[in-house]
Amino acid sequence: MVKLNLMLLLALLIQTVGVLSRDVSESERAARAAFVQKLLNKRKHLEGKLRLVGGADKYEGNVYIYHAGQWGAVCDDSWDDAAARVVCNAFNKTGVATVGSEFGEAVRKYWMDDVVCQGDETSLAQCIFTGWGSSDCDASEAAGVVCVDKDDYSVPSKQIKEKGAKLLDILDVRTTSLRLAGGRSNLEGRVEIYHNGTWGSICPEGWTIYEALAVCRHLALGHAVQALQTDYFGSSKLVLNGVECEGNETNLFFCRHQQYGKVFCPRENEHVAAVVCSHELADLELDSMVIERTAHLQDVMMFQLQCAMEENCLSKSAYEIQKHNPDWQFETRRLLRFTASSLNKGNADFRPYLPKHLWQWHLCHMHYHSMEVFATFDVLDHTGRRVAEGHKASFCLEDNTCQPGIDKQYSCKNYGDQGISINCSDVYQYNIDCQWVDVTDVAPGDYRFKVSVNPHARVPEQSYHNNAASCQLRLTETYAAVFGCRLERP
Ligand SMILES: *[C@@H]1O[C@H](CO)[C@@H](O)[C@H](O)[C@H]1NC(C)=O
Ligand SMILES: *[C@@H]1O[C@H](CO)[C@@H](O)[C@H](O)[C@H]1NC(C)=O
Ligand SMILES: *[C@@H]1O[C@H](CO)[C@@H](O)[C@H](O)[C@H]1NC(C)=O
Ligand SMILES: *[C@@H]1O[C@H](CO)[C@@H](O)[C@H](O)[C@H]1NC(C)=O
Ligand SMILES: [Ca+2]
Repeated sequence: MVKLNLMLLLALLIQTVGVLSRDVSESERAARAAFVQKLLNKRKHLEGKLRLVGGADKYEGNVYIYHAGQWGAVCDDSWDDAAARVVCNAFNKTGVATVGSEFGEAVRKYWMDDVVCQGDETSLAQCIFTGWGSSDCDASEAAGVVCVDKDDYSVPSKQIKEKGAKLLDILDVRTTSLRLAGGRSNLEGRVEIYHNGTWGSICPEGWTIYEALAVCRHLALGHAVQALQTDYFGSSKLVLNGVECEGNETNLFFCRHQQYGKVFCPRENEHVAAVVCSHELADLELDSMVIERTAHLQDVMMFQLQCAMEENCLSKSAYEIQKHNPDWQFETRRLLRFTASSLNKGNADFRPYLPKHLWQWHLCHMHYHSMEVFATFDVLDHTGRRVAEGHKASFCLEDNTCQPGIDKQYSCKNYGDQGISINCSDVYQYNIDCQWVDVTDVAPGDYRFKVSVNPHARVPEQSYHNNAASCQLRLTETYAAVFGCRLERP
């Protein structure tokens, strides 16, 4: 009886629906078509759009992408900073990646998984991924980003670093160990990590002297001479990528890295991260007191600066003036001059990395430059933006002053050997050409002044945390004061 009633009801229902659909008028049909069109347009308009959810503002959070009419999450497998750059670029920003549902569990299904970007794609959908909706991730694996202004990122922003540091997991140093394998001596080899019962290698991408230094210190093998990306020392299964050290760590596992075992690593052949360590290495230390004591302003007419102009020691506006003003020689430039003195306190000589036959002859200054960038001088505003042309100085290296009992060995004269001996200093007096920052275009105010030697670590050293002086700079209409310097990494 009940069954019969149900059947009846169903039949009635089908009939009613049928009647309704038959009764749609021409105008209703048009309205419906317009509605559908509008929906489709909206979908088309939103397709590929990104939204960040769960963060403090709309510039951080888990990533959601709009596809086929729905918002969906992105799984964190293979998710890295290159992908974060693509996402943040959609907001005219840049940033870092977060993983493991940093901003809350994924509230919608995953649209994307195993996203691999170069970093310069104009949309996330241009990156390689497994295909729309193809994912085996659970809600705790949402990929996210923290975006910051592009300008803020051009200098190492402490804030980003801190944010980044908290996002990556730390390998438990009690259950993890480290060794070098495949080397000809115990001072070199591929870097291997023991964890969860197996030995494995490190992705060579982004492997620099700073990471190598942490390895050498960790193993009590001294300092890093070379960071290698090679299969020369053999190779094993990759277990870790994204290792990033400051270079002052005493243990590799204190460095930032991606999650153990989750490795995406574009590599050539069987290349892995490797190191060469040494107990003997140079170590330059910049004398920040000398910078504070000697810094001062000087106004100089441009006819006295022709050599300097040839060597690019003035900011761009000087070259504009030279081009457009027939009386340019009588224009003045305002120079922040200072003495830079670097002591080699290591236990090996500091030698330029270029062989002698590649040194450049500088006609104006009548000597050879053995390092194209030995020092950088920067004036930065409170946001870290460079306000005076970042000056890259190429120097000749020599022993200018040595501690008592040490003989000078290196000299720039007569195509002499260049370098800085142990316990000797290379001193660039403030009155030497190009030993300045052109601050003509910098408004009076408070700034940071940063001087760095061997800024790209092209010559290996025991430590890099004494290679830069970061100082306060007060500029007024009439004078400059440099004070409060502290030593840090370039
Ligand atoms: C992008 O951001 C930079 C500052 O970070 C700004 O100077 C620029 O005007 C912005 N561009 C657009 C199109 O918003
Ligand atoms: C540890 O090793 C076991 C067995 O080899 C494996 O099943 C497990 O997934 C590994 N764990 C991690 C975190 O790699
Ligand atoms: C390493 O250097 C960074 C700055 O580059 C600093 O914040 C940190 O405290 C240093 N760590 C150690 C162990 O000295
Ligand atoms: C360099 O100076 C340090 C400290 O003054 C001293 O201990 C060391 O023996 C000196 N090295 C050389 C090679 O003179
Ligand atoms: Ca140093």
